[in-house]
Formats: sequence, structure tokens, C-alpha cells
Amino acid sequence: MGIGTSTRRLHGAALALLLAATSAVAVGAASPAQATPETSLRHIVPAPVKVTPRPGVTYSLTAGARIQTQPGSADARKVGEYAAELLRPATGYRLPVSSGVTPRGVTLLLVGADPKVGQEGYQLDVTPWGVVIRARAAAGLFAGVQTLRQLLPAKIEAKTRQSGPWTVPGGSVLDYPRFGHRGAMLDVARHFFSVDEVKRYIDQIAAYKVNYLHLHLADDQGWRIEIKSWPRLATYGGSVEIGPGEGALYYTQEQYKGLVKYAGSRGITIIPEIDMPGHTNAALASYPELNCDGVAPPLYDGTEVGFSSLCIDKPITYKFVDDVLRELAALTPGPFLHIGGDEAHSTSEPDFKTFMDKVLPLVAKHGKLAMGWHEFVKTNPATSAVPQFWGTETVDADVAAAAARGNKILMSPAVKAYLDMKYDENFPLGQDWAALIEVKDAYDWNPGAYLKDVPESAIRGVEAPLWTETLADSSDLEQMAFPRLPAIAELGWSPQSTHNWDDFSKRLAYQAPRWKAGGVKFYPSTQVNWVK
Ligand code: NGO
Repeated sequence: MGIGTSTRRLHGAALALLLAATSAVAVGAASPAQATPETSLRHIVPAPVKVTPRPGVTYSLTAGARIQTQPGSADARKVGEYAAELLRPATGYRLPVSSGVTPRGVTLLLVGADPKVGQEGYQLDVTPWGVVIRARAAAGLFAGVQTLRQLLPAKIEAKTRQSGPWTVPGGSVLDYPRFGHRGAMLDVARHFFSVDEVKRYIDQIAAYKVNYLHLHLADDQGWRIEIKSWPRLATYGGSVEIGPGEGALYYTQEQYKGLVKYAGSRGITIIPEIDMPGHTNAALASYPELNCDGVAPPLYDGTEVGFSSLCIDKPITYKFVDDVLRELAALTPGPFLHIGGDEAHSTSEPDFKTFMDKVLPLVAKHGKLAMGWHEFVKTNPATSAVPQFWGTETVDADVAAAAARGNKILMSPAVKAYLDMKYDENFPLGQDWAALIEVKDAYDWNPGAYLKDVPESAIRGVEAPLWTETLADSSDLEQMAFPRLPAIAELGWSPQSTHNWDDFSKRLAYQAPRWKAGGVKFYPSTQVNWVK
């Protein structure tokens, strides 16, 4: 479709909206169901499993609308409060939340959903009287609310009051995810991001049904989480970042708990990562006894990788790791601790194996499952361990062998899913060591059939990592994540049968006015005919 056609269609829709609004004023009592919606069930990102539009039917959210939630369910109630928080600023409506089941206004129910929707899916029905979302668990209601959000006019994303009408197109959606793990990663080690900046990113990724946020909490350039038994990790190891930044660049445990809770209220589980045995200069600089020669190296604010290693032969190394994992596990309601394991270029292969053989049981001892960059599969971890593939090739014998043993692989191929790669050679932010990744490249691959001899049944899901060597604030993060994060999120959520670049790029185009209304920076790739 050319730009002209899409613009014409948009003008048509805007005109119809205007006429509907005018006639509503003229007759005074026109039913809100007569307003023409400017959104479509066919524009949702990620694409739902099944949509059935009901032409001619609409629902308009009005000043008196209520949000009703499943009687007796505190979880449903929380999703209802979240929905109200999302919809109040732009509408200016009160939207009181109460328990109830009448299909008027917005109703969130935990009964009556098709069993197919599982724990994370939902059914959404828009009738002239309201929107009913049905699910079998709160996560499904949450996903349904994200869909409803995209069915309201784009200005719903504005933080200040806008004029309506708030019209939703009629029809129904049946929806559930392809993979149980749809992740994003944020590297808060190379550049530190404040609690508010991380919350902002959480809100942005939640809109695309991402359910895990992996935080890369320690690297050569900084240690970002308070560890009470080893306090200098944060106070000294967390005092610098790449570039001129200096200060208390870490989260206290209280702050971190707040982040975990906030993420949980957005349907997101945090996976904390402490990278080891390499990428550990910040720890080695903080405690001389962790170094084989007993001498602490200086803090580091450059961008080289692969030069640091914990001391494999010293018992104190494992006391240190045990303490860190214990404190981290206590802060982590989710099942995983990520122990890194990438680019251990300063650790010999036998030492790497010795290290992992000692550390993997510590993860289990603290009641958690291990996740690691895919290099750690060489050490033959338990099948419950999750290798995160970040390679640049489509063949990896070690990962294929792990998949054959039963490990479930998380897919983050650097040439497709790395959000820190530049879009093209002229893009001012990001790196290019793996690839230049335009939005079509980020979208056009199949996680279930990407790696040789790793079938879809061995795939846990996808994650889009955002490394921050060149990224210093929220605006930088957003320009790298949007529009590619929604592309990766769609690969994680939508059935492969919906996979089609032309269709995706048209749906993606409708996200632009939402980002603009919500103040989200994005890269306006020329591959997409963005809706104005
Ligand atoms: C690599 C490296 C990171 C870099 C990143 C930059 C992995 C798993 N280790 O990915 O330290 O920050 O590339 O793209």
C-alpha cells in the first residue's frame, strides 16, 4: 500500500469520526454505539490468535463508565486498578473499580474463558454496552487490557486530559501466547538507569505483552545492586559507569524490591543477572581478596570485554558467589537467577567448567533455576537450566546438544534480537559488531526454526537484550527499542501462522501515534508507512 492510500484512509476515518461526533451533538441523545472507531481489531501488535470484527458495532467509554472485576479475586481487582490508572489521565473519567459481573463498561472476569487461552491468554468481547475480558488467571486479564488499550484512540496514551469520543470497535478476540517467555533485557551496568527510568521501560514493554525483564546488574564497569554481606560491591564497584558518570550508581535492596513489585504489577517477572566468572572487574576492584594475586585492579569505565575473571582456585570466590546468590534469591520471587558465563576469555576452559560445577549447585541451593549465556552449556548444566543463545550463526553444536538433552533455549540471536545494534551505518547510537538491524531484520526470523537441530519444542521463548555501552538515558533506550522491541515481542507472542512482514509493518504503523501521544521516542524507519 502506498503512503497516499493510507493517508486517504486515515482522512476518511477522521472525517467519519467528526461527522459522528457532530451528529451526536446535533441530536443530543445519539447512542455512543454510532460513533465510528478510528482503531481496528486488525491493527493489534502483537497479532492475536483470532479476531472477529463485528462491523457496525462499537462501544464508547463514557464519563459514567465503571470497571468491574471478578468478585472475590484480589488479583483481578489489581488488574482493574491498573486498567483504571491507564485510562484515567487521557479520558479524565473517574472510572471507579468495583467487583461485579454485568457486561457494561469494562468487565474483567476470571470465569467463562475458553480453556485454550491457558494461564496468559484471554478473550475480549466488545458489544454496544461494554468490553468484557475473560481469562483464567490475572496474567490473561492483564494481556487483555493491553489489547483494549490499542483498541482505544491513540490519544488514550496521553498523560493529560483529551477530548473523546473513546470509541472501541465491536467484535471479539481470542488470544494466547506462542511461547511462555517473552523477554527484554536492560544492561544497567554499562550505564546506570534510575528506578524511574527502569519503571518507564517496564511500562513500555508491558504494552507488548512482554512478561520477563532481565536486568544485567553487574559487569566490568559497575556493580548495581546492594549486597549487604559485601557492601563495597555497590558503594565502590557501583560508583562509576562508562563515560563521566559518578556517584551512588546502584539500587539499594529496598529500591530493587520496589522495582520487582512494580514489574509484578505490570505482569513482568524480573530475572537478575550477575555475570561471572568474566565481566567481573567491578567486583575484583572492590575486594582485593577476590583476585588471585590479592591486588585489586582499578575501576574501569571503558568498553573492552573479556579481560577479567574471578579467581577459580580460591575458596573465598565461592563464599562470595554463595553470599551474592543468597541475597539475590531472597529479593527474587521469580524462578531464575542469571549467572552470565559469556566471554570468559580470561578463564581457561577447565577452570570455566570447575567454576560452573561449583556455582550451579549454589543456584539450586538457594531455590532457583539457573539461566546463563549459551556458553555455559559446555559444562553440561541440569536440563532445568536455561541457555540464552546470543550467537551470530544459525548453527551451534553445543546448544543443539543441550536441546537434545532437554534444556529449553531462550533465543536472543545477536544479529536479530540485539536492540543495541544500529539500524543502519548512519544511526548515531548503538554498535555494529554483530549486524546492522533494521526493523524488518528484527522481525523476519522464526525462533522455532532458527537454529539447526533445535526444534520449536526446545525453545523456551525470545528475549530482546538492550546493552548500554552507547546509551545513557531513556530517550536513547527508546530509540533503540522502538520499533524493534514490538517486533521481537510479536515473535514471542503471535502464532507463526500470522507471520507476514507486510501485515506486521501496517499494524506497526499504527503504533506511531500511540508513541507520540505517550511521549515515547522511536526510530521512524523508512521501511514502515507510519500513520501520522
Ligand atoms: C555481547 C557481550 C556484552 C556486550 C554486548 C554488546 C554478550 C552476551 N556479551 O553479548 O558484554 O555488551 O555483546 O552488543
